[in-house]
Amino acid sequence: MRIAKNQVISISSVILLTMGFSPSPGMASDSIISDYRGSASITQGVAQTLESNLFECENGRSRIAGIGEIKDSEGQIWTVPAENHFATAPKAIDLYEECANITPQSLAKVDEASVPVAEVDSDGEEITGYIFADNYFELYINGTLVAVDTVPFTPFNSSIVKFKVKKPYTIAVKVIDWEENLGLGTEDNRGKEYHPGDGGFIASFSDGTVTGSDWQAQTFYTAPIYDLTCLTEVESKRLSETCTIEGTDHGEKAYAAHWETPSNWMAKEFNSSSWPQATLYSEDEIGVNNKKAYMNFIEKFSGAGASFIWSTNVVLDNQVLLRYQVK
Ligand SMILES: [Ca+2]
Ligand SMILES: [Ca+2]
Ligand SMILES: [Ca+2]
Repeated sequence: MRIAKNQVISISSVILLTMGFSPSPGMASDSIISDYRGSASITQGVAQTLESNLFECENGRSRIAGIGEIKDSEGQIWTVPAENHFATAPKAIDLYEECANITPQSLAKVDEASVPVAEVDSDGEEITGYIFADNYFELYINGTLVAVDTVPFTPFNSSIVKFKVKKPYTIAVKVIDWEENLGLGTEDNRGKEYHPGDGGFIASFSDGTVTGSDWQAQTFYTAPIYDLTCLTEVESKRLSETCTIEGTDHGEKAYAAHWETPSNWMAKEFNSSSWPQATLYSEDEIGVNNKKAYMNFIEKFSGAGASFIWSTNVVLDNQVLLRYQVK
């Protein structure tokens, strides 16, 4: 089985080379799935589109946010960029969302009192959260899905949420760096057809909780990978630090690494002790200086002491799960 696949991929590499295509930067033509020894499941190439677009922008432009699925070499099917509840879950209230013409200059122009309160504990403390995600988040409090982002891909938006909960409580967030080229981890950007976009997540809460290095972040989908030997693992860290993050016009044969998400990863009692700590990123690294959805409310982001977080690779890791316990 494995040998047969190995041969198929080797033959296709040979055909590519003999037809005069040159491999992408960092793409090793002998990088084959059967030689990979890590814990991920590997897919190669573009996914089949299941949903062509989850979101239409009424005012202005947005990137197409599709959903796809792709089979790995063992026959297992993976949803890309990730399974999500965008279509069915309660949406967060927009702080800033251009497509809906919600563009306040500052928090003073936001009617915070009208934000609905999700009841996790009826006798709990009422807490307000301010969230900016590149590109999409789903927020769980003690395992209850409180709200999801209103814009899956672009334009960049920001959100306000309220919930009632008793301490200690657990925040769990699924964040997705969305992709145009489903299964390949890339988008048409910066003059390249297959440019790997980046992620980033920042939030503060009215009880003083902020995103930082004491949060945990584990990656579950990494792409594009052009040479599987660049993927490594140290303890429970899934590393792609030596993989190229350069864009290319020939990224259609990229590999992707997938790990199964535990079904109860968002539960309060889920044991995430093996997950790595979150990696911090600066505002410059995430590139928010020109994004009003962030800058107009910066007092609730970096101004509140929050930091951008993600897994160890903010470019290649596209589905990341975050957890934090508020004491
Ligand atoms: Ca968003
Ligand atoms: Ca990415
Ligand atoms: Ca992105």
